[in-house]
Amino acid sequence: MSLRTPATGHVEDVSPGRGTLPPRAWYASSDAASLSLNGRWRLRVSPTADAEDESFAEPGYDAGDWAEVTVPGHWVLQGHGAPIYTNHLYPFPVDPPHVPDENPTGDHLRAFDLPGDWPAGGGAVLRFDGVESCARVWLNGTELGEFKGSRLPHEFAVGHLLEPSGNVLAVRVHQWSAGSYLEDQDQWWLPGIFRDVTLLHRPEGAAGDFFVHASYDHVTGEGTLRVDSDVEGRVTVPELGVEVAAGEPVTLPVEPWTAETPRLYDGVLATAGERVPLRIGFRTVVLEDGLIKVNGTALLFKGVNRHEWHPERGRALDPDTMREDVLLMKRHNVNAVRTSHYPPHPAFLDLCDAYGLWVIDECDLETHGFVEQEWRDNPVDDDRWTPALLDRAARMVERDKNHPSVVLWSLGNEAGTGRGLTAMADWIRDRDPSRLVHYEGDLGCRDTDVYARMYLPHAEVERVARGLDGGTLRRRRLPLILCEYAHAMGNGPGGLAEYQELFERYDRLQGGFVWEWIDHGIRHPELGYAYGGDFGEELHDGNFVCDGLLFPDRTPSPGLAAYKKAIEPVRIEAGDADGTVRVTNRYDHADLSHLEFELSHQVDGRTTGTRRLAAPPLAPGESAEVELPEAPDGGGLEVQWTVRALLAEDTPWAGAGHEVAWAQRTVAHRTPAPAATGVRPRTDGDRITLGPAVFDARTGAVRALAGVAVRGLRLDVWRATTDNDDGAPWQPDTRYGPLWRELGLHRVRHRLEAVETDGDALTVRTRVAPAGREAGLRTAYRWTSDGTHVRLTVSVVPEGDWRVPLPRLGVRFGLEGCAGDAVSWFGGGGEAYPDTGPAFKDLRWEASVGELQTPYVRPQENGARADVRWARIGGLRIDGDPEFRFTARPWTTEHLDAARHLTDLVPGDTLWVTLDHRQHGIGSQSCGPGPLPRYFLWPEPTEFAFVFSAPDA
Ligand code: IPT
Repeated sequence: MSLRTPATGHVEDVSPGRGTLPPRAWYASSDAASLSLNGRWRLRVSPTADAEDESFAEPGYDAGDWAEVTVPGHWVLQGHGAPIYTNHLYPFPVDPPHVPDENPTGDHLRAFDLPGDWPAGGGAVLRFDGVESCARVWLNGTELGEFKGSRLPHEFAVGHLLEPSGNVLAVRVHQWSAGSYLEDQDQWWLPGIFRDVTLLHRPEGAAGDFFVHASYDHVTGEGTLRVDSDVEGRVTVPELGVEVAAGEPVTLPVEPWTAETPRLYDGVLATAGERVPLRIGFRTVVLEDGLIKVNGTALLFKGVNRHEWHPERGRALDPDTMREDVLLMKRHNVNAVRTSHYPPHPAFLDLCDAYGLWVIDECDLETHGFVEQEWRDNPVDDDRWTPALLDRAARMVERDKNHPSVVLWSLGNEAGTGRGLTAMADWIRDRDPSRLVHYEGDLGCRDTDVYARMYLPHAEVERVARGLDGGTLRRRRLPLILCEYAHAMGNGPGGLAEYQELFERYDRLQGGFVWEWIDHGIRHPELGYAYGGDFGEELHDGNFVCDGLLFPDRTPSPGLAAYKKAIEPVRIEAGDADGTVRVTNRYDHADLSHLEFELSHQVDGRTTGTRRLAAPPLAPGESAEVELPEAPDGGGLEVQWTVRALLAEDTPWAGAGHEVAWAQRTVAHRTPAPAATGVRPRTDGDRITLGPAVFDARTGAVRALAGVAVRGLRLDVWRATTDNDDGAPWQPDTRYGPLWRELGLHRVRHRLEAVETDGDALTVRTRVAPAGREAGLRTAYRWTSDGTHVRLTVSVVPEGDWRVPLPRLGVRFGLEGCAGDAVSWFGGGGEAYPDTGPAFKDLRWEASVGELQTPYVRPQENGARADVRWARIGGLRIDGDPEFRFTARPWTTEHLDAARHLTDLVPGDTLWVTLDHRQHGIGSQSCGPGPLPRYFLWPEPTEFAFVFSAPDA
């Protein structure tokens, strides 16, 4: 006799469920009634799957003392329990298909009446678009069934159970189930009914499933449309004069759909009982000559991996948020999305069709945690699980098959290899031969049409590009895409431009998808944004969940600006002939007639004049040289030209004038910063004065510059390590963050050796070194002045055995009472590090100290402005020789380094300024490779200078 409550047996059952209707196309009918059951529901959360019986589903049950939640939503984000973040570890014992007794279970109840005009005849379907992770459903006391597959739709036929009023829908949701083993994506575990619940009237003669086949022949310019429908019907496309029976093909001249030219034709599938709107995009996806081609042209994916995320609502996304994602992508030159790692809310794909984005639609499947046991017992290689895998594949393909934007199906992510995956691929190919199949985990490409890799270093990408990578014959004949690269965690990613160069240079490389679109920080009253561990999870992966190009509130990070620049669809560069600019069309399908070009000149960073530049409407791949008018005379100041490519007219995703691409060149250099010599240092008691500078005579420490009190000026080599400096725990070799800390670069000591006056210079000699080591930096500060300007020349000579690069090399100092001042400068307008720029133009900029900080969810080095010619900071003008980087913060680097959340940073009065000669690159080692060698800051004898003066001197 079994003592186990059979009522929860389904929770650990590997089968996909029972009682649901077969999967079908997702659509919103033009005329059939529907009733949204979103809104406030009653909720009771119990600690185990069977703590409560099912009597709550009985009609008449009084849930008056239950809590309330919003559906769609996750109960753990609405005050009941807490979210858990793990990357790949299962937060429960790996004991498939079993789940722990502690299995938070949310009983949901909602009463509803049918609207007065709900049609009498026909049937009805109850649709759940997403429930994590396992649901059992009753309507008016009758059990409908149960399902798993969190980010997939599940429907029940309910017409026979509906009452005009007083209907009671009861849903029991278990956080953990056998399905959880298939949903080990790197994200928060968030139970709940997190997508829409809808009651759909199904009139007599309603449409069932249908499949829009709309191909495009780029040779003839004709499209072929055939709409296969389960139910007899007629297909009309008024704009094309099409009127045919469902199932009947029609071929005629059309404009094709591409992500760059998302031409859609509105149509209708009319059955006896219903009209279904169709949005038809004609395009043909093939693998040909080893390349993914659409309408005859090879694609270059400039993509992002998009998880669904909202900082308050988790994966319950409203339509405005989805639209915002698409608009932000389009405005940042992104042309593709991988829906990592599950099919998104279906409305997102409507937006991709309408605005134009290539989509890799990924199935809700990841079993990454099995890697911990060498993939033993991996469900994708265990036939008992195959029905569940096929169910997931079918629910994705059937739901999304009518979207022109979807060009590849992905079997899932990080699930190892196995027969279950092959079964999915076979099923998908059979059902939809019009698209290609993607999966990264299958290195031999047995089941896939692309060779997909993650986080490959540049050099390896190039080897694959050149066909030097080996592998199976099948793989060698496939294009490479980086389904994930450029891990955008914290400051970074670095190296984007160099990846893009490779993608453009080699045909076999068809681009990539940056990991990832948005930080999954959770808004938190005390912490700003919470990440893994902030809810007391026993296993967690910290801020690895905040690795997006957008901050949690969708503010673009500098990384997104860098990506936008790297993937510009138009390349603008200095031409071969003097006084010309070369424009190249880097679109795959669009010509440049939608853009106009603007030329401006700048003197000392200030724009002197702007005019239109006539450029030919180049076809994809073409380029042309355009003559530039003569630049103005700068009279010793720097002169630049700036050319911008702007949208000529409003588009659905941005207005006329939106900037798509740009470039700048310096055509006349500034006269170098003043040598500032001539005045001799004067010792006066405990002070030395040198023109407008005052020093401590004993220590040589500068006390004031041009009337501004200066504190603690000294060599600085430390930066608050970035996530990319710290690296991922599984990368043992060259993670410089830990190596820097081990060496003690965050706590170097400064030993004064000499304060010397020699002619017109005051020289302060020091040795800078960490405790316990012989390695050090012999550092001399040489001060001179012409009476108005004060020049500081810093020379650094490394001594001893240096085995690591330096984080930064520059000086830092404090300006008391200046933290509230605005800062202005001529140089790069936004955050840039050696390998993350140049995303921002070199112009004159002004910002408050607050605006100079980049709010990475876990505080770290940020905000440096690059290529700065001069800056006005706290009452000082600083000219660089050569150009420099600066940061200005109302806290010290030590505070920044110690902070775990943004709210740990409390501004003081002192403005802490760093002026950097150089910084070490950023790279992408929080999951991928570190910076390219050319961006390393190796200690070597170095000299650099700054000239200080009063701002108006
Ligand atoms: C890769 C995962 O596919 C993705 O979900 C995410 O976890 C990313 O890494 C890191 O943020 S897997 C990687 C460890 C090779």
